[in-house]
Amino acid sequence: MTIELYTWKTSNGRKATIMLEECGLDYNLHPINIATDDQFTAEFIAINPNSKIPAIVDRDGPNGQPYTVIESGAILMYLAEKTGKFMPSEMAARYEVIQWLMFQMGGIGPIFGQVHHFKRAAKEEVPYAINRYYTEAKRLYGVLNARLEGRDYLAGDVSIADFATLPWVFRHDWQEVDLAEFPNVKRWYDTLMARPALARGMELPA
Ligand SMILES: N[C@@H](CCC(=O)N[C@@H](CS)C(=O)NCC(=O)O)C(=O)O
Repeated sequence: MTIELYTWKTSNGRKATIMLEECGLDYNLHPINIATDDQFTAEFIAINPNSKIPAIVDRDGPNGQPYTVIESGAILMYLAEKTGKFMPSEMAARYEVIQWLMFQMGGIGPIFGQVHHFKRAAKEEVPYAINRYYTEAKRLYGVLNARLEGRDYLAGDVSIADFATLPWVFRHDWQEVDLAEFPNVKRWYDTLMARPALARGMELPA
């Protein structure tokens, strides 16, 4: 069973490498350098018409046919279902994980992404945008911190919800957020970063 992974070392890309490393799956890594526009080649658009990393092609997909998955959250769910790891099968527990995965996909990812853009990449300083997205990012950190009060992980045992969220919290320095303000997030972050497979996934593509 080999999976072809198309990715780059970004917050969304790291979700896939973390999961593949944590599951111990056999995969080939194809670097797609988004700084040099590799995502816009015809070859990659044939895999992901949205021109974004990560994407996977599972050579041994459902019905034994190759199967392509785009969108990092869907990739995490697909690999969890394929391996039976990091997402429980019992319905209530599974939907707990899915809720926090969607919180990352619909909230943390888009908002933190805008913070990164307006604080680091924008060609002009836009105080309104910086303030709007930074304020919302801090609010989301507060939600995470409250959720992690008395919990080791976001939803039951360690899961794809944690793997989706961690690479965005990893960039707290880019966001100019001090994790000391969010002690439960800091504890969770340190616990996850101490996992050898997760730490390997964070460094890929090398
Ligand atoms: N919703 C998508 C977002 C993926 C995404 O934005 N990927 C970024 C890197 S983190 C990318 O490929 N950017 C290239 C571009 O926008 O041209 C997912 O979760 O997979």
